[in-house]
Amino acid sequence: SHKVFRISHPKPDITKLPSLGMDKKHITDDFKHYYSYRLGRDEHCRSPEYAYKAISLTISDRMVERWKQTYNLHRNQDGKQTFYLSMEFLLGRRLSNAIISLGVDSEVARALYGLGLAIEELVDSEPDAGLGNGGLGRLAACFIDSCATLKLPVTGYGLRYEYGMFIQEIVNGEQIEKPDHWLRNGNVWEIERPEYMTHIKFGGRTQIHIDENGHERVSWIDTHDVLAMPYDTPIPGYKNDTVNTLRLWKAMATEDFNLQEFNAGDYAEAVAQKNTAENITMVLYPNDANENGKALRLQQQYFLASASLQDVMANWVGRHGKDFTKFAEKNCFQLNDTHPSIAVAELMRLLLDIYGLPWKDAWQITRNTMAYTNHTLLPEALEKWPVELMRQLLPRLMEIIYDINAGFMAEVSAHWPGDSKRQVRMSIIEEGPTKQVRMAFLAIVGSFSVNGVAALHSELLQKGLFKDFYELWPLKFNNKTNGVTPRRWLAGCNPDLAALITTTIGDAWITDLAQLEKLKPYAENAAFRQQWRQIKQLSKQRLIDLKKQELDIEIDVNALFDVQVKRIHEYKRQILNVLHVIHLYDRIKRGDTQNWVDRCVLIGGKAAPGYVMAKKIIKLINNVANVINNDAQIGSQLKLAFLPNYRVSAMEKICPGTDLSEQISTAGKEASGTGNMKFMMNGALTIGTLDGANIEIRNEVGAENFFLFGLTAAEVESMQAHYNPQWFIEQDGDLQAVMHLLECGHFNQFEPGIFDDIITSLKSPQDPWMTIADFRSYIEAQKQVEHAWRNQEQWTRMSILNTATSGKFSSDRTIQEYNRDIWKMSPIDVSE
Ligand code: HBZ
Repeated sequence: SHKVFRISHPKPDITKLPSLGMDKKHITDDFKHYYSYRLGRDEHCRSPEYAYKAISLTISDRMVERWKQTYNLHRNQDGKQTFYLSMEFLLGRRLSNAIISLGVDSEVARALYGLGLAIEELVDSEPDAGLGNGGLGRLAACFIDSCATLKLPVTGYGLRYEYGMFIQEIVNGEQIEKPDHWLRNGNVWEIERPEYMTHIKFGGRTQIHIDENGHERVSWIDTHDVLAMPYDTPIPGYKNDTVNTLRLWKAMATEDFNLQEFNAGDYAEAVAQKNTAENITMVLYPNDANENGKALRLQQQYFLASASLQDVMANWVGRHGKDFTKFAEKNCFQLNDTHPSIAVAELMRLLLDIYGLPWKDAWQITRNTMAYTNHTLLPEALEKWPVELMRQLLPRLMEIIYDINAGFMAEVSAHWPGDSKRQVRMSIIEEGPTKQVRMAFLAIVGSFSVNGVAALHSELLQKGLFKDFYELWPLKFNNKTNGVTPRRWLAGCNPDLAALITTTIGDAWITDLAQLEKLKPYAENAAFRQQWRQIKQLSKQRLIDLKKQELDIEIDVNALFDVQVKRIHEYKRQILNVLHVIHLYDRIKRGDTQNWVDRCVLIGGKAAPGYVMAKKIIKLINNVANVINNDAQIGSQLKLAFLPNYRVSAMEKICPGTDLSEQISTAGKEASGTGNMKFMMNGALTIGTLDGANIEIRNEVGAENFFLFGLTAAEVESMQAHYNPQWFIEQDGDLQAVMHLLECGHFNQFEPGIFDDIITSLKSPQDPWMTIADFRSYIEAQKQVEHAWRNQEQWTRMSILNTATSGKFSSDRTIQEYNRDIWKMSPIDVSE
């Protein structure tokens, strides 16, 4: 099905060009060329958007030669390749990342300055590529950045959603969702590749036939096919000539879509129905924790898995014919959560039905090729698909899953003879009124590696959710603590701090973050601390200026900037943060303000549109903010603001200006967290529970530089059965005062009862997030924060030490571990 265009005789005159100049003059010339010819603009055009496009095309051109070289090198080598399958790649903006990776920052700045353009303004006119919900999607983006920087042959496969994560507006304190048509003005960073288009089947039925060798084969017929069109985006490594590929699939109607209707004369109807096919990649599902079980979501998942596997197989068959003996040795698929895990069954289908392998061989190949990363401990987030739905949409895959399960059940009963309870527990098919496919179990059974994303999370998976599987296959399980890319999350977002670090210890930290250790002694250097503080102050001022128009409140740059930005979820406990803010408000009202520390609390994040409680939490934050910010008696002592439309580009401005990072989830519920790492790198101190990667952050920076509070995961677990929030309230006068303010409607304004659900859940012995249980210890930890803040020299020491010990949380370290333990590839050098 691949229509690869081949030049029969090398024609160097067509493909060989002198390489493009990286200096000011060449960049300026190309900019002008694009601006006036390709974009057709002149000096009368006032919109920065076209200047953004002209400079982006100029930069993009300078990646293309290296990109083609890397692409061909990866596909034609005999070493191993890895494919990162993810429903989400939350890339954010690309321009400044590309400039940094190519190392042309100063030449571009000089060129634009010469043209009378401000680079910041151009950078800010790029829309975020918001093709993800939160941590999981951004992790995929950090990972592919690290893979390119480490010269690893890794290709990202995902979906090219027409609409990304919704845009959040706040009206009357409530979240309103607006569609994010991010492609409306075109996307200069992608290249369409119709030559690699594939067919994806849906529906129909299966039929057994006898092949040319007399073997039984299954064919999947009478299907409704959809085309998968690939769009490639370059992923440049940091100053290393490597440019990896992110391939995103767009769904399109087949050429012969609904030909019958067309021939029957209903041309317009037939064309209109193209939508059904093209809807598959229309929109990103905005749920970050709960599964919604919609058929369209399953179609998206299969569409990604099938298109990507077919793409890899076509390349393999092109080079090796139908000999798959070395396939598993040379290819690995890393599954980003269970979302693409139908790939296990799809690889089986391709090997069995298309390439005619016997079951045993196909299964061995599959099990040695797939690796699965889990991102959650919340049972409600584990994906299950009704057997009936799968039978209708993907009949052949459902058959294969049943066959996989039969073989697996035989393994289980061989290992635990007569233990039928264990078989029921471990079956890929959940029995019951509606039979369901447990996608996590399919992923575990079909993979050679299963990993969690922080030490605690991996341990809890083995002891809890996946206990039976761990007993069966202990060696399959491993941990890979998350990380974030220092190119975007320090060098890019905090150029002033990056410059100070580079002046002090050299620039090797950008690709070897452990080098930040060298900053440790400078924590004792008063002049260095002064510079460090000055930079933090500047970043805070920038953040204020940025938010001023939008928020319309007065913020004092000397206040403690206390920030919690992440998806809104009960387990992340934004409510606990609000309870503390109400407590501070209550203290000011009572006149209990000795040694007061001025504080500005910023909270931001999107709620899943169907998550009623999360939306209530947003409303509560806004209402409390309204009361506090408009009270003259409070003044600059306390401010609370909700930051609307939190996204990657917002975090790039927020984290350099943050003093205190709030990581306050109920212990045992946040798999890892990655925002915690971005804040730490940028010199924020953390107040947090012993959850996810917080534990490892505290280990690195030292307990004395971290504000710990709350129950441990084990304590949460054991208290759950006899949890009595009323008891905690009775013990605690401060908590009573806070609950009273909530219950008497002090923050309701003119909407009685709107926060009743929040109050009820806080006071319920069934509250799984146990917010009330952690109130007192959170308040005490916040007092420790204030104590530390009063000594600015000491605070600065702690801030420096946080950055200095953040080396572990580079995604380069994470990817080196994935490669060492799971992928086992050799780096590939790309040079002339
Ligand atoms: O993945 C997050 C975890 O909550 C966080 O602790 C971790 O650091 C991060 C990276 O490993 N999980 C998500 O972000 N999950 C989703 O966004 C999600 C998206 C679609 C779903 C389910 C979850 O259907």
